[in-house]
Amino acid sequence: MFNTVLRNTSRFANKQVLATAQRSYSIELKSIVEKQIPVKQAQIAELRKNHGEEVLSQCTVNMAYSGMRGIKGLITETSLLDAEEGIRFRGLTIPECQQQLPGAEEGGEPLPESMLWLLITGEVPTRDQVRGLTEDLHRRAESISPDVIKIIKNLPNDIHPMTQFSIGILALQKDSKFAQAYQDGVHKKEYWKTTYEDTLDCIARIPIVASLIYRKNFKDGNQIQADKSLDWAANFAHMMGYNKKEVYELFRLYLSIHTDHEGGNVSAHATHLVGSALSDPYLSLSAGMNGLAGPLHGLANQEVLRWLKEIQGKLGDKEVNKENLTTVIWDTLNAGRVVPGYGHAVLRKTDPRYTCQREFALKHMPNDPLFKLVSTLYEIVPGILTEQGKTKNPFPNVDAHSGCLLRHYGLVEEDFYTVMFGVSRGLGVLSSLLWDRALGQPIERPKSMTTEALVKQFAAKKN
Ligand code: AMX
Repeated sequence: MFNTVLRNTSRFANKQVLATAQRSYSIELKSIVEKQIPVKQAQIAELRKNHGEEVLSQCTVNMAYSGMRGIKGLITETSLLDAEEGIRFRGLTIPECQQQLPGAEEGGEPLPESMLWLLITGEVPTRDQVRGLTEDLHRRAESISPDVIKIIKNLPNDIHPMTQFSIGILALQKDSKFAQAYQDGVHKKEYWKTTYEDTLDCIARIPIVASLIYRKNFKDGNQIQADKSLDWAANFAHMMGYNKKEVYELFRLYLSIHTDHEGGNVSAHATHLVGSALSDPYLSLSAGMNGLAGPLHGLANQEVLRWLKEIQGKLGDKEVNKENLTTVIWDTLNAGRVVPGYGHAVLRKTDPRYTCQREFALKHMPNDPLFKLVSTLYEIVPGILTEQGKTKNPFPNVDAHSGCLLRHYGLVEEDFYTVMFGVSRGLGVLSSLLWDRALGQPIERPKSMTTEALVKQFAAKKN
């Protein structure tokens, strides 16, 4: 229905009316943020006045040597992760988001624009507000610099798509309004305004960057122009060359659920850290994407698909049953490798992002052979990882499922999967960066120690 509305709007509406609507909607989002900033600042001032010296979390020596796991030392407003329950985006679980956030049609998957609105404001948007945001993003995408297109087209195909994506985001950086405003001597209270502009410009343009990388690396190299009658996610699918209704829905779901996972994960933390030096949103996001490109983080979706294909290759004509799969999983573990798509630094239960993708598969592709393999693995991997006794969480994470969905619809190039993750993650980490600027978060600079210093510290205590 949303598409039809959009199509009808773009086909029949008087251009001037549409332009006015675009202006008013985009200003509405910005003015909501503007109103929220003093309220949040006052809330924080009150909290710090009353509890500023209270201990939030301790840091043991083990924690310092274990990737700072469990240390509460970051403020991220957009989402919160519970080890048992999974992610809440501004207080809403994934099923709640699926129910409450406007989709393209009644009962459909949420539109990432709805999620973006929620992440930025903490409010569920109206259908009209989402439509306005979609139009605003289309307008911002139009002014992507031709130089960016040229740079991407000239990148050699043997550079990994994630590296190309990071380069593409850096190429967009020359249009940073924050960087320009800083050079012009903007007052620090105004930082958030140009960060807002960069955030929306960047989110509008990264699907062009990503789809161009896809078309160049894996298809005929021709850029497919945007279809402004489509929402942000469907248009991304369209620019990649996919135009089925089910693919649009998959993209909406995929690009909504990968947006944010509180602040401590590598991509969010890297974006926040780099942004804390007042590097602009493009520089910050590119840094986050370089972290997402690691196999223990976002690249795991690529690794899962490779591993599934490896399993299929090993089994050959043998039946896909629990016994055969058990042998293959132990082979992976005994080779000193991780089972990709399983385990998590915070979660201790099946990732709800896995569950909602499984539900999508059950609804749309229950007989897909790869989905059946993924499902059988879900039945046995947790038991095997528990038996091995190393991982704190033997259950699947988001990456265990996403590849098999994409592959079903013909998106078989697994090297590209993390780029899709990255396009989505941009929404969450840039929304957070916007709030970092709005709240005047300072440069991040935790204290580090040397082992020698620690040894001395404890020797001194003993004496
Ligand atoms: N397969 C095999 N071993 C695993 C494992 C897995 N899936 N998950 C954890 N382990 C091992 C660890 O490598 C570690 O072994 P070590 O003691 O020899 O170093 C031990 O179990 C304890 O690890 P942990 O405390 O449970 O996990 P962690 O917080 O250190 O790491 C994570 C979390 C995600 C990196 C890890 O579970 C992993 O490597 N999983 C596979 C890769 C993956 O799916 N990554 C994607 C995560 C989600 C995302 O960010 N997109």
